[in-house]
Amino acid sequence: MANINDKNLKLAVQKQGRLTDETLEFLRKSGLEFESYKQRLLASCRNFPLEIIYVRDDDIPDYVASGTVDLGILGQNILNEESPKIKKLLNLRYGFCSLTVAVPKESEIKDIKELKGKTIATSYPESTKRFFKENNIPVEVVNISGSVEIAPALGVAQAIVDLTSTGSTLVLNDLRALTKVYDSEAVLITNEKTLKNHKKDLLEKLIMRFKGVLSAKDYKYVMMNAPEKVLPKIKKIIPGLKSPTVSSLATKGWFSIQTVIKEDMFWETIEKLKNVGASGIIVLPIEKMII
Ligand code: PRT
Ligand code: ZN
Repeated sequence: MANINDKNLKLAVQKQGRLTDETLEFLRKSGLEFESYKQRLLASCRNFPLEIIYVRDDDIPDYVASGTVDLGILGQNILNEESPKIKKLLNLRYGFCSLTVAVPKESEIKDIKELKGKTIATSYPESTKRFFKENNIPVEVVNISGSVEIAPALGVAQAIVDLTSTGSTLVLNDLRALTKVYDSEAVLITNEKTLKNHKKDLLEKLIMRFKGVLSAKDYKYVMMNAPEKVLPKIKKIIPGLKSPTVSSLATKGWFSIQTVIKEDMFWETIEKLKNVGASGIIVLPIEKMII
């Protein structure tokens, strides 16, 4: 194993699993250069004082809480289950899933209240117990480490609580979602020690890079042309970060406008712009955005 430089930040990521590809993509988009071939357990970034440590996701909370590593990327679901002593820094906007209560398709159960006194199989016993307690529904919770979906068919439980993303695993196992316990996504975590020690400045630099990638995801860069008389209307429609950039075109009385538009308002805004007379609208993805 290569030597770990103690001055560098250490980040634990999932070695092989559902979060791995998107985590590595996110780090690369943040401008970090490093190796990530399968057998690798450790990689030093070439262009940032950061060591990446590849581990099982279940080990990440302990590694971070104990200060073995400074940072970790894992699913919020694991934090909800284990409540380790860590600090959450950022939601990373990938790895989306929900912890879901499901029952057999033909079951007559329509409401979680009807699960009173029933047995529920899950790999998330703490989250499950908490959820049913909060809802004042006494249930029996059995902890199963994998293939939770087959528990009802085996007669082990009348319902399950498991992670879902597309919902196709539920359908495949003749199950039907009843309600959601919580939503989850990948998150960046750290510990109190790193927030205070000599690595604090490095951490801030890294977070600024991460935030740049995350903000860019939420915005699109938009260019359009418009005659002078509609410029005031356009400026009103564009809720851009600051004012848009306006420059005159070769055709007299026409202008080119450049701005950024938030993804969630995108189509609404584009339609309004067209309606007031903007034309030649071009939309580009933004790679990074430092606000
Ligand atoms: O080996 P290691 O311990 O590191 O990995 P793991 O097997 O414990 O975890 P892994 O790779 O399965 O998941 C890692 C993280 O991905 C989870 O902790 C979640 O934060 C996130 N994630 C996102 C998911 C899903 N989506 C997901 N759909 N984790 C698991 N699933 C499973 C779910 O358990 C069920 O079996 O996928 C199935 C349902 O998927 P759909 O799409 O059919 O609904
Ligand atoms: Zn795991």
